[in-house]
Parts: sequence; C-alpha cells; structure tokens
Amino acid sequence: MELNNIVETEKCFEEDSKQIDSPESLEAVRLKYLGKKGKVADIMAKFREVPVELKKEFGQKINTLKSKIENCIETIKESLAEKATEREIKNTKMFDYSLPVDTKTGSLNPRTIIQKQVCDIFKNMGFVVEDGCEVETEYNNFEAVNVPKNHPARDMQDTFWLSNGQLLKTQTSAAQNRIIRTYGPECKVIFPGRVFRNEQLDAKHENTFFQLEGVVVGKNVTVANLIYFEKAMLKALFKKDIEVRLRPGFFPFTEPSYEMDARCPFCSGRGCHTCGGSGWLELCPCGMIHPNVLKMAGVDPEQYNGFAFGLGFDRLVMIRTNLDDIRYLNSNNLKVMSQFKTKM
Ligand code: FA5
Repeated sequence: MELNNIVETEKCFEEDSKQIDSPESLEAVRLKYLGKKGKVADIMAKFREVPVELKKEFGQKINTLKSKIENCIETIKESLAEKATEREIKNTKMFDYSLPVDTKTGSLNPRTIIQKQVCDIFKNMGFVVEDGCEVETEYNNFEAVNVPKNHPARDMQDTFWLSNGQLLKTQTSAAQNRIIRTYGPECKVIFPGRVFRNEQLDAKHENTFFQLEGVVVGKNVTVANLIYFEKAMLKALFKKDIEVRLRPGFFPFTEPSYEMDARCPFCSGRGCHTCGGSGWLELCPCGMIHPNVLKMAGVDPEQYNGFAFGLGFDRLVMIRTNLDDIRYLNSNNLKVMSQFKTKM
C-alpha cells in the first residue's frame, strides 16, 4: 500500500515540477514534497506501519524518492538562476564607448567667456595679447613697478610668499617690466592672468581672481588716449556708449593715478541693485606710467610716456550677470556655472 504511495508521489512530483517557472513556484513545490508537513514526511511517518519483510525495500525507495526530488529541485533552481542572469544581461543597456560625448552638459566659466570677449575687443584695436607667469620674482611684482622694499604700498596687496623667496603674483602689473622690455618703447599690449592675494574672503573678495592689464607706450600718449580706449572697450562689451569719469587714485606705478568709473549700463545712472544705487560702477584703476617704471624697463621717460590700466574680470562678470557672490566663480558649482551660457 505505502509502496504504491511512493510511486504515486513520484509521478505527482514529475507533473508538478513541469509547472515550475519561477523561484516562488519552485519553493511551493519544494514545501509540498520536502517540507516538514510535506508528502515525503507523510510517507516516512507511515514507516512504523509497514510490515517487517517490506521495511528494507520501503526504506530504500523512500530514500531514493527523497534524493530524486532534492536533486531535481536543485537542478531547476540552477536553471532558473541562469535564465535570470541571461534576462538581466539582455535588459542591461550596454555602454557604447564609441558614442560622441554629450557636450551639452558643460559650459565655460563666465570669467573665461568675458576674458575672451575683452581680449578680442582689444585685439581689434591693435593690441597684442600676452601671457604672464603665476610665480613671479619679488623684483617684477614690486620693485620693477616702483614699489621698493619696505614701501608701505606693499601692504596694499597681502602676498603669498614661496619658500624660495619668489611669490604668487598679486597683480598682472608684475609683467609690465618684462612686456615693455620685450616690445620696446612703442607698444600696445594687454596681458590677462590669474593673481593671488592673501585676502579675507567675502562676497566681493577672492584670494584667487583674474585681472587684465593693458599698457600703451609711445610718444605723446595722453590721458585722453586712455579714456578713448576704455570707452571703446566698454561700448563694444555693453553694445552702447558708456559714460566714464575719472577720480584720483593711488598706484605707485602710475602718476597721475585714477580710478575710472563707468556710468551703470543697467540703470543708465538712475541707481539700481548692480551699482548699489550710486549710478556708477568702479571699473578700471589706471594712470600714466610712472617715469621710474619706464626707466627700469629700459625706456627713456624723456622721450616716451604711456598709460597702464587694470581690469578685474571677476567683478566684471558680477556686473554683467548680477552674480551676488564672487566665490561662485571658483566653486565649480555646475548648477551656477551652466546658467551663464545664455546670460553672457
Ligand atoms: C591693481 O591690482 C593694479 N595693479 C591695477 C592697475 C594697473 C592700476 C595698471 C594702475 C595701472 P587693484 O588692487 O585695485 O589694482 O585691483 C584691480 C582690480 O582687481 C580691481 O578693480 C578689482 O576689479 C580686482 N580685484 C582687486 N582685489 C580683488 C579681490 N580680492 N577679489 C576680486 N577682485 C579683486
């Protein structure tokens, strides 16, 4: 009687196993046959009732059935796992390294954009664009621009000194001597560059920022020439005539020295958020090159003179874009940077 039951159970299992198509149905079949209250356990519980002469045969058959079911379940489990892996591979989007890069996600730093625009404007007015070093000698950064050792003007720009006695240049003016020496007494050169000052950071002050320096040397150069070039640059940049005014300034390398302000291009002088209500934007420190600077660059100040000016690109970007904190420009914050593609 129980031997027949074993044969029946085996047939039933064969039928049930054909229906297995998922880990869930596999587990249901396993419990049905091998679970504590499953069919195999049921049959084993009847062992005591089997006549003695059949016990050996019964024991072997039920053990064979149990192993068969266990092996079969293990095989089905492996096959289901294999199929799942195949499905996963099929559904995974393969990365194609040969596809073109999605360039839409990047954008130039607005400072880089404005630097290029300003340099192009000066190039169109006949200026040569030069480069400068970031590590400079004390001589070029200070002495050659008329700031001797112990001169109080050195305190105007808190300096990062290097252990070899050199420094990170605090102003693009550090290249004046080399540029004038290289181009001689008749030149029109601009030189953009990154400069460093050991400054307390705030919304308007960075310790690493970008300037542009311009020098014009020749015969009978005047302040009127300086104003002409600055106004021409502003007109090309803001696409309209911009009034400027000069205030007295102080720089050891220019005499006289000025601060050039531009009439705020956003409110035309009525006063707005960008100009802080004053109607003017402080834009361009400048002046006539000090005779000592020309002399140190090998130019005779009796025969030649010239003007020099500076421009801070970071502050210019703030003006152009209404950016309220300069520190964003060094932050590499993509959310901020990507907004300027359209604003510049
Ligand atoms: C100078 O650096 C002079 N070398 C400029 C100059 C050149 C004058 C030639 C005369 C003739 P100043 O320290 O003011 O000057 O800096 C020039 C510009 O750099 C400022 O107008 C401002 O736009 C920018 N700037 C100065 N300090 C900072 C700072 N901490 N963070 C960001 N921008 C700054």
